[in-house]
Amino acid sequence: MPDSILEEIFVKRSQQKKKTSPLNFKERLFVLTQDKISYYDYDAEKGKRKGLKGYVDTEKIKCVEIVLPEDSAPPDRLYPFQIIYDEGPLYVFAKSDQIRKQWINELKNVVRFNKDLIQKYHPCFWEDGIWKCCQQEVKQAMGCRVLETKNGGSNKDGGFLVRDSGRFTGKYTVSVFTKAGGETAGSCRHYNICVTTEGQFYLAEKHNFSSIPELINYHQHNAAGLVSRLKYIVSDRARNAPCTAGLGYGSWEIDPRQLTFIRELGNGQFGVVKYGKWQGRHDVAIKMVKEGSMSEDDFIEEAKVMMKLCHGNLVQLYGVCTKQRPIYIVTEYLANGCLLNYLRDVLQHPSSILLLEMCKDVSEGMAYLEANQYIHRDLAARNCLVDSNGTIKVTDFGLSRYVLDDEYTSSVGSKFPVRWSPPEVLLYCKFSSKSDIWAFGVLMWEVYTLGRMPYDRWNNTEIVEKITAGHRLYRPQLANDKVYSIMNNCWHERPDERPTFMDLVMTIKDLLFNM
Ligand code: 4IP
Ligand code: ZN
Repeated sequence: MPDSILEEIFVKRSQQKKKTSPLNFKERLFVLTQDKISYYDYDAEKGKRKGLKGYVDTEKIKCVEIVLPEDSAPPDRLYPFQIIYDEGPLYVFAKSDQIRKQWINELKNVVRFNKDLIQKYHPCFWEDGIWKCCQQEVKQAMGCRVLETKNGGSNKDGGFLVRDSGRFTGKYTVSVFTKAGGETAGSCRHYNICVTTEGQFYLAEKHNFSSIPELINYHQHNAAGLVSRLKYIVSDRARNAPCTAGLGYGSWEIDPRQLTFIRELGNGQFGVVKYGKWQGRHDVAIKMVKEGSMSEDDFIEEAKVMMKLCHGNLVQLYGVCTKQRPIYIVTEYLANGCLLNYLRDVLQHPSSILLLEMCKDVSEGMAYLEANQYIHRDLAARNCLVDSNGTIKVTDFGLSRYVLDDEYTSSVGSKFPVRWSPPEVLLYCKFSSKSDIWAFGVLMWEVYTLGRMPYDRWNNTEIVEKITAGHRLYRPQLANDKVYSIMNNCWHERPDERPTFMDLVMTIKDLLFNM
């Protein structure tokens, strides 16, 4: 007998396959396997499964959703859900919301590759020849409510991606999928991103922008010469990175069945992080997001943006698994772990060149974020990782916005990164690339002290007082005056007096060149 995924006793409404079939509710033992959801007669006294009453092939399932309970529903019919398949809806009633959730999640998981998934369903019952939600009188009538989890389409009109046209040319191409012109299968149009002599970007017509994200944003709302406006983001990733676009998936979705878990790496703000393989080949780190620790829907939206951030000094987000709980965040895996531990435990008598190169790595990753107008908000050595060659990559950019933990998100909370925050963040929570610059200065200090805790003699309240009064971190022994002056420049009280990451990259490279 095939392995059962779930078993549960539910009340089931008769499907009334014939006009004359009675409307009744019976307790049945439901068994879910990969192929079938079967229901059996059940001997309550002996607790034993009896004869098979019916089943639905999971491959025929089109949708699984909750149903709103009937008016004045009896206590055993408060948590209904529907399994819609080619013969109509099968209504089942769970004993609790929790069990219902568990079944819906598991069923969605089993059916997510099905060919005939539908985008619309009826949130209420079909009863006495009418849909209670929309009053339609045809049982086959299309659903009146759109599912909340839609898939981003690589073969929908307006699906687009931004590509690196050639690795070293710095040129970009926008490819748009279109069904215009009566082509049933659709086709792809490619547009090069052009640059004016003033360094402005434009696509088909001269609507100029100072950055590519701004350009894309504009064309998400305006076709302006393109075959279609840019409607859905499709997969876009570094060439050697795993490609995750799969059938029935948004390009940011990874199929959890293609993940193997190998060992635990540690515990983060969102819970356990594991090392594993994707498709048996690619090393990945998998964050298993503890329920209640993250505002998941907002993060899932944001993940689509984060996936497009690709740089050799940023930890690449490969994708997410959101069709189950806990959700997973799948990223590049770096063998040497977190920079803070690396500084503290691994490095023995590092040369000054090595330390400065680490800072250069971080500044380059951050300059890329800055150019894309993306604020990290929690830059620190603990949020950088080290790969097997010793290259440093910045991770967890922007993630702090999705943490559900007041101790972390409130500037007076015990987990707030006070030691990495400039006055304007401590006083008014004003985050910007310039607050990232301040944090970068502190990170440099961490590097040159081999992982000391900044202001280790002060508590958070004292730090706020001292920083707003103009106190700064001392010069670490390993840092010469030039290096210390780079840090100090990051700690100007006025944000606009601090350098940009672009400035920092150049200053650090200059210094390295002259060493
Ligand atoms: C039956 O009523 C049972 O409710 C069946 O459920 C149901 O079959 C029949 O609907 C309905 O007529 P009686 O027991 O009073 O005959 P079960 O098979 O769980 O016993 P479904 O299709 O819901 O499994 P129809 O429409 O199949 O006849
Ligand atoms: Zn309806």
